[in-house]
Amino acid sequence: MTAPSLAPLALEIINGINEKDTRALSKAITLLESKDNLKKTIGMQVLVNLKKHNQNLSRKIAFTGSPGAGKSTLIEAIGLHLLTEGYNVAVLTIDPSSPISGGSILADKTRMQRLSNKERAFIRPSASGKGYLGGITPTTLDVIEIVETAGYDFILIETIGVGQNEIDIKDLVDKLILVLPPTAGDELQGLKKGITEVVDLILINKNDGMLKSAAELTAMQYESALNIFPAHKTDVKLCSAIEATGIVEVCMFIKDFTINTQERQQKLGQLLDRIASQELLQTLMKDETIKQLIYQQKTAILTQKESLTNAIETLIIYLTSCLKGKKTP
Ligand SMILES: Nc1nc2c(ncn2[C@@H]2O[C@H](COP(=O)(O)OP(=O)(O)OP(=O)(O)O)[C@@H](O)[C@H]2O)c(=O)[nH]1
Ligand SMILES: [Mg+2]
Repeated sequence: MTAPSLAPLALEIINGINEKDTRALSKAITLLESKDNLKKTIGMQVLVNLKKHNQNLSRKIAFTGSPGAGKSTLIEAIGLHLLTEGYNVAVLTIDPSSPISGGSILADKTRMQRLSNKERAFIRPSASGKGYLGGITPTTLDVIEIVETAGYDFILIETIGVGQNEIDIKDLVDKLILVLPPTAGDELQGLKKGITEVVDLILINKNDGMLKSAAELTAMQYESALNIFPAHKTDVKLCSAIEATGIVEVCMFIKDFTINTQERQQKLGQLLDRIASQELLQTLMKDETIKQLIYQQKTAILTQKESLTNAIETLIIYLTSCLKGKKTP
């Protein structure tokens, strides 16, 4: 079978991206995010072709944290600093709370004007479409990959932390940074054990002016709270995105590691497992026969005619018998 030839639009975009034309990159992302199958296919042609010919590895760093913590301001400060060191930088924003209108809302919120004026910077708010897990979709991965093939040294990703989302975005990036404002004392209660396993660095932002002592206190509180978990490796640092203090240290942190492609593959595999189980579960729960069977078993349990163990077994036996007639992929 011969490989399908590239659509003229795909070819034009590939050439554009290879010539560092950011409009071409934007067009490719729009195609990848499109609900129109033909457009999406052209977008995929661009991505597959670029992946084949361009082995660039970007450092992928995600920033999560409560609304207003200063993520955008911080990413802009970090981006500007990286540019002065000769790197080129892409910024992507994922908003799981507004999957459909996300693009336009974020376009307003994510101006990062100083950074967007720079030649070696690329900023793109991303409407994630149907959210699988906290807004992360296979399209999110495609978008990150195409930006990587476009040759950026750093891809900085802004996302709003909503529980599961942190775990999912972690699997798409090399480092995950939690950004917090100085008054985060109350949020200490929300510092779950899980977060220390997921986050690579906790940044207390707004360490400036009147907020300075509150920021220092917050950092100390986090440090001692983290000490409860002896195995933790999460560092706590202070910074001010507005005054650009602590930015050099953050930049060192995001430069100072070797990209591990094997680990990246492993994490992608984990993400695929989670997306697949969620999709399969949703599909199964929509099936009329299964809905009926669950209803029957539930009634039997509630009327003391059946035990939970037997009810589950009945469901499993039914599913297994369905799978016996399965097609191989
Ligand atoms: N004092 C001070 N204010 C800051 C700092 N960084 C950000 N801000 C202010 O905090 C507010 C929120 O900043 P953003 O960068 O939009 O915060 P965000 O976390 O991206 O917000 P969302 O995208 O809405 O979640 C703005 O008014 C910023 O000017 C800082 O280092 N110091
Ligand atoms: Mg923001």
